[in-house]
Amino acid sequence: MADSRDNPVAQALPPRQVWPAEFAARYRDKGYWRGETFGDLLRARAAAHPDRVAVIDAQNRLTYGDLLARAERAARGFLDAGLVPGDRVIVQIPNIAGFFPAVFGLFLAGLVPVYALPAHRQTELVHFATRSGAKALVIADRHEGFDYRPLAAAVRAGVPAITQVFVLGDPGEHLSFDTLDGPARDLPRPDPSSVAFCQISGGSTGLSKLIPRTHDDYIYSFRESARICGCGPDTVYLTALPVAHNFPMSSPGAFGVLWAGGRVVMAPNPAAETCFALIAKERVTMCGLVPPLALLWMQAAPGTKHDISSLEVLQVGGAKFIPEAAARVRPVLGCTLQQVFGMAEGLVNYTRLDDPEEVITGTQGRPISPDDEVLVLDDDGHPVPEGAPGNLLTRGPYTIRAYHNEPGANARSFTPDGFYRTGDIVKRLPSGHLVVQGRAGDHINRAGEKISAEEIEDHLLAHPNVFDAAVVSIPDPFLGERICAFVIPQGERPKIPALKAFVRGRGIAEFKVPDQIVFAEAFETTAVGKISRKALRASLREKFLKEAT
Ligand code: AMP
Ligand code: DBH
Repeated sequence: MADSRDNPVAQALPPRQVWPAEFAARYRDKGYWRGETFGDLLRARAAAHPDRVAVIDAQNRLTYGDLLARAERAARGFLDAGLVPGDRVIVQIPNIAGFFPAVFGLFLAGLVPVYALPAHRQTELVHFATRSGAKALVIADRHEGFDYRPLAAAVRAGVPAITQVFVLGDPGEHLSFDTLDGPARDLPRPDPSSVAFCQISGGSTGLSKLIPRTHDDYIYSFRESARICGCGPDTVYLTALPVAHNFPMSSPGAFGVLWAGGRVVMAPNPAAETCFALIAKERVTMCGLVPPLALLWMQAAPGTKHDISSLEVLQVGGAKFIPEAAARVRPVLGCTLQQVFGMAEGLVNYTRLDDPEEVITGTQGRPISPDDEVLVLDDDGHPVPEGAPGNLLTRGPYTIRAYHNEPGANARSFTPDGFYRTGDIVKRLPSGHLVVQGRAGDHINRAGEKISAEEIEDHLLAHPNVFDAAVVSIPDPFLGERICAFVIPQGERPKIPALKAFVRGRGIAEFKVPDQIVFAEAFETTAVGKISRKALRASLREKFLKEAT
């Protein structure tokens, strides 16, 4: 494994995103970018209402005042431990209240979180750490039966630039986050236009990319989201999806609700019974789910003993929510549905709470900002007629202009004038609402988790008895899409469970392990030789679906 200290890619995290000056000036003039940092935000809320409860989990109820005090201690402790403003720190923390003192502590110290999901494993974490040039990890001890400490130790062993691991809870062989402190000092105030943190892309091709977001652009996106979603001091938001995911983090998510002075309740897992109990106990008003979870909640609601009548808004996003299911949300759960179509790269669309019912159930919403520029283009780059499907491209005040240090991907994913090619196929209605039709790329959207076909093919190809592999998405009534791998064996044909175990053993998130493996004798080629991967995946998928019906 490359040492990230010697890795020029890792060292070059640009301090800013790269909006051209005239765009940046416009976004400031219009009041989108207000020069506020995450640290400013927390300090202002803690000063205004120190005793109001901000975050709740099974063990903790942190007020805004507690949150600031803990974050400031952590910030001093991080700097005292030798981290330097601008250093990147991988954060892998599940849904516990301690997530917030940890990340606000990093923000207050001018450190840059790189958010991993609790499901990520060694291979992915080493990739994020190497790519970002991270110097430290912040983790929780255990969650939902998994011990994160040995995983962190393995990542540290693989990435020599990582010198410290801070643990919320029992630190084991690592350092304690909970006792972190340092001598009084002035904390640095980062430039609001600088990169505040990195999100992780859901990998359209190959490995996940780092998405650098600035204080200015991200705070705009969740501040405006909070307004659109009607959030205020009385909002009680249940974080059911993993909090590090962009949707529950910022649409309006936990940060939007804290911005509005509301209360965030952390659910340890998104199961209906766990969440219904929390909704009843904490009088939760709002929650965001991916479609398969929304279906499970609707199945469980009629029989639950918990009173979920406080729930006012259920947001559903991350993958397409079919209109038939969408239409059942209000009658079954007794709340308003809000569809959310967003991406960690930026653009987020919402159905508005007062949109007509057919818009709420039949569209994926419209953009946050009047300055979100949306293009719907045919494959030659020409605008399609209104209402016709086409490729969605976008740029705006909170959509990135580049991934971190990915010249190849940046050339493919962004136009020369700075539009992000989302890879989604949409129709735009005269009202500006978008209806997601599908996507142009080859990733799999499995229950809202985006998985790169190429990444999984590479893991399969590492098996000595795999000659070739092609990974495709297959429609699935529950997951939306599932992962199907076509495999040409060589030598002894591996058993399917063993091959799945092999992929799992590559140190990757469980959700990336193929749901289905189909052996093939050969893949079709054309007279000219091998056909493109894209064409091959399409043809295998089509043949499989035809045979299945
Ligand atoms: P990511 O880039 O990993 O943050 O994933 C964003 C992608 O998720 C989008 O480009 C869409 O493909 C998909 N997505 C998110 N929300 C929705 C939705 N409500 N309906 C359909 N697809 C969605
Ligand atoms: O799927 C996503 O990435 C997503 C969905 C809804 C997202 O990033 C968001 C809202 O902000």
